[in-house]
Amino acid sequence: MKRLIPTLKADGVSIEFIMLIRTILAASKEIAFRVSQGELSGILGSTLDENIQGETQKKLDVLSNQLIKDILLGDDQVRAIASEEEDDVVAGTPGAPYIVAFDPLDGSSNIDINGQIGTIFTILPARDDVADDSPLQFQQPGKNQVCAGYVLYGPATMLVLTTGGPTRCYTLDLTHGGYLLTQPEMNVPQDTQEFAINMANSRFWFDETTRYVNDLILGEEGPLGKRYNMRWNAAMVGDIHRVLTRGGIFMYPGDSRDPKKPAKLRLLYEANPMAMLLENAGAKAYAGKQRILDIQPDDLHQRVPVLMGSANEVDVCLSYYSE
Ligand code: AFP
Repeated sequence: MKRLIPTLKADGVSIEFIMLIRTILAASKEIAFRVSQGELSGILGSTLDENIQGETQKKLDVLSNQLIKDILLGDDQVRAIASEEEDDVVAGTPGAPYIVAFDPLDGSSNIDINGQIGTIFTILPARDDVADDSPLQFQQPGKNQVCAGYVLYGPATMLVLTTGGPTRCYTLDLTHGGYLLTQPEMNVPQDTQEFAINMANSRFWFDETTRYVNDLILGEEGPLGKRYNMRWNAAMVGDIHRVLTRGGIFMYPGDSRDPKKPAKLRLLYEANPMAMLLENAGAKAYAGKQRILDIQPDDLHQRVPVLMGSANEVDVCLSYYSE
């Protein structure tokens, strides 16, 4: 089985860029190890013992953020970082060519139940026309991404990555500690009979979501003419991994729950990287009627409604939006 670096080299990725990807993955291996130790690693739960300096030990999401942040700020390819766990942009090496946004630990509600969790990341070119630590560094549409990926900490630790070409899947080989190419080209089936949405929010949905999901549930007796099954992981990495592997549609639509927060998922480090991974595997990704990768962000932690997955099913869903 091919290793990560020769695969990236064969894809024409520069050595400097490969080293940057390796930097992120070094942190992911550390997180994977701690996750695999579960309770034994002492990082589950919300508060833990004190360390030797008398500080309260961190929860896994905070710890993951610190690991990735520290390692990226020590990389001379990184001009700035943005993280779900950081209020503001953090400046890195002046003049460096790239900026990195990440969600260090997606699906944190799954940590204590030994469920699927992951790290999502995206790399964009740095901008020379704004300050290194300006939020404007990250206010670029997702189509500018030069690399997107996630690491899924499940029964196996898997890396799903695109550097602009195909979306490839690697598995962490615990015997030698490296990522091995296990699925050279992920291809999302165009059609599906599986959907993912948090049904508990249904009373807050807008009309088009309600009509579409009602028709999914009607199955072969409804207008869509086929029976659908439902899955919900409460971790986008787990749901999107399933969609990339066997197709499906994943939705976190806008709703009326909280007028100040009409959508839940974050554009920069959740929707954008997942949209790039899916599109490069033949799937589609929309926020309402707009292609996610075309959205011009206006805030670092901007939230967007999300509708992504098997191309034909996304089209069916979009037809409810235009009615
Ligand atoms: P957390 O990382 O805060 O648990 O959020 C996970 C997430 O952003 C995304 O990964 C899930 O799809 C979604 O939230 C789950 O949200 P609900 O808990 O509302 O179902």
